[in-house]
Amino acid sequence: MKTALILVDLQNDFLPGGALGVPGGDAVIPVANALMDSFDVVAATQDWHPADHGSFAANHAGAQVGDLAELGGLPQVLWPVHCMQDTPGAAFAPELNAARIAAVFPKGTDVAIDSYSGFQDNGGRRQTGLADYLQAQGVTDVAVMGLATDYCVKATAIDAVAAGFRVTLVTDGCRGVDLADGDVERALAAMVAAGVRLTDSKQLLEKG
Ligand code: VGL
Ligand code: ZN
Repeated sequence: MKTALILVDLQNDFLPGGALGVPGGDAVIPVANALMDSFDVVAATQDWHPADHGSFAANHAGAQVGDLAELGGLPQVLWPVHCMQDTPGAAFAPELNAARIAAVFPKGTDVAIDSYSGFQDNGGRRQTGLADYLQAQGVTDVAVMGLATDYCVKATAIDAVAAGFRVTLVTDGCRGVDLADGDVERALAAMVAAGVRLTDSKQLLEKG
């Protein structure tokens, strides 16, 4: 067994006060730091959008944040401008021990499609390389945590199962947007239905 910790989008724009701030998002940074030493490999995803990205409400005439639109032939929630490439909002949280991250996988770089999963875009058209990277190192078991539970964490955990890994979600290492009440609960149920095991950092640290 070889283990990896996948840190999903631990970026300034997803912390409270950020462009797409997730309530309580800052509380997961110490969880990430505490867990790093318990894993063979630490990998991270990074939402990394160009300024003209199609997921931004500002790039759709007359649209509001939260509207449902279409992008790349798929339903698309429109977001505030966030995680623009090379901006402070796209940088990892300053408290995150980023020196322990062995590889970073940018996503959402194609203006014409969004990418919630750290493995592939929302249409399953292009892979980020995360699956190949983990498999090349012989990783069998992954733990997923980060922001946001109901979007990028959910998609990443479900795709990790599909890629053949044993997948655990670190529940106290995640926070959700909860755009519609109950989205986080539904996301957890969808992950469990896909074969994701739920645990928390305390249990993981006790196991060593
Ligand atoms: C995310 C919305 C838009 C996420 C990224 O990291 O969950 N959510 N872009
Ligand atoms: Zn995004």
